[in-house]
Amino acid sequence: MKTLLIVDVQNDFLLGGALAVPFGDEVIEVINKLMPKFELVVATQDWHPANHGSFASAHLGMKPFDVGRLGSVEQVMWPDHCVQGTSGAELSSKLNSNAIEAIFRKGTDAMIDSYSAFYDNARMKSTGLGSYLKGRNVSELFIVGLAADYCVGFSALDALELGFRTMVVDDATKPISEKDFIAMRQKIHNQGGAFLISSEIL
Ligand code: VGL
Ligand code: ZN
Repeated sequence: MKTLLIVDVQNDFLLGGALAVPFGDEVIEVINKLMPKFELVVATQDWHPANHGSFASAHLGMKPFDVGRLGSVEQVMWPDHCVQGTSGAELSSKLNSNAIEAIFRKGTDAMIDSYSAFYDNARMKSTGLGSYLKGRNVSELFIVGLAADYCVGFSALDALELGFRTMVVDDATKPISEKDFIAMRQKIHNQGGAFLISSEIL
């Protein structure tokens, strides 16, 4: 089964949001067009408690985009974003969400961040997405959304490790940092992932 995984198309990652991804809004129209081409559509939502440890505001002396540690792992300190129950955490109202069968929330534990849709950054806890997809007989996974160098990229790497044929749709994702995305692309490519553009699916 051919599945579309829509990562974190939430107001805080869009224009005017707390952690707006440059040109992030451009992915929405592409994703809306792609959805009808898939047998299964699932989404993720970054869903942090107000005191989340990935927020610079939770650490004395840290400012957004500094790099520190959270628990046992390196952590980029983000501006407060996608706080549970706020409008910034909602999926964009421009995203056609009717076809989304399930939404997996991540980043809910204040002590650990979770970029991948499958596991937290220390790989302590699974979101259940991998078992859900295997239960639905998913073989091919097309990943879209935000941000290309973080949640989309790490989701693709985990999907590959879990044995899914994994594709990232280039014009349906945008990075926070172009430079970081170049490195991420290389990793995904090296692990057997593919990049394609939406017109190859439409
Ligand atoms: C994300 C940074 C922090 C993402 C989430 O969705 O890519 N990036 N939280
Ligand atoms: Zn986050």
